[in-house]
Amino acid sequence: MGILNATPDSFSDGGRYFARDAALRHAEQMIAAGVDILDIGGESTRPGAPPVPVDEELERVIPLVDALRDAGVALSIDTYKPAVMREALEHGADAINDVWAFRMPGAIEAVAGSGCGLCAMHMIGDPLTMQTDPASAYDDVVEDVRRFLAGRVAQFEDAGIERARITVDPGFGFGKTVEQNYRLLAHLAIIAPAGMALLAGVSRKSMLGAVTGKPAPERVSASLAGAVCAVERGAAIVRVHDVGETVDALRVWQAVRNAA
Ligand code: 7PJ
Repeated sequence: MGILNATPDSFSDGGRYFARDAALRHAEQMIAAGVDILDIGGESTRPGAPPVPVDEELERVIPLVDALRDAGVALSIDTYKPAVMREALEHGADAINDVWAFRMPGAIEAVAGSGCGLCAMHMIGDPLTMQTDPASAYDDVVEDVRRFLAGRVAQFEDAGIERARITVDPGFGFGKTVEQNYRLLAHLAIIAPAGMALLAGVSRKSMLGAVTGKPAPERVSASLAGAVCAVERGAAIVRVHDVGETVDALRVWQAVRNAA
């Protein structure tokens, strides 16, 4: 899964068209590099990021869904807003990736009847507050995250959503200390409820900086190591910035597995 940023944050005054054009070119690069899923996000969910109004998020995301719908890859929408979920699904999006795990009022209803894929991520608090005191937030981080995700899956099943549609994600970096993030990665295989696909997103995150001492743009090699560790422990999907590099790393991992 390649991360497609539809936020104009990094374009000082180029405006919406420039941001959209840049996003489309980035999408084309990731497709050429072998991406399977594009994860389109119109609101940054990074720690401390401010919320974006629904209308603005729709303006950023929907034109990309329209432009990429027939590009031959699955489209996932990174949003927690039910109105954005509904509109994106009507425009042909395949999946919704929700860092709030469909806890916003109306979120489950927005996806239940559509047949779309769901990714439910674990997070404590919200992006503005989640890193306030992660150290004391858990009894046992692996067990707490596992139980949270199992609870979400039970709610989805009550709403008639089949297991085959659901992916769960421990939410690396969302309200966790470095040690807790590595414990989750080490024990990834036991986090998913039976038969559920796992998604892991460690790409360029600060947990990698904590062991390499490097800033985000220099965390590509660290991200590849993280992706291989995640897939080795059962992740079906890795959410990454560096698609071509990750595809190469996973091809080597797969060749080793095939030879075993
Ligand atoms: C994740 C995400 C993640 C899922 C972000 C970043 C922060 N969605 N959205 N899992 N992270 N499912 O990419 O650094 O880990 S935004």
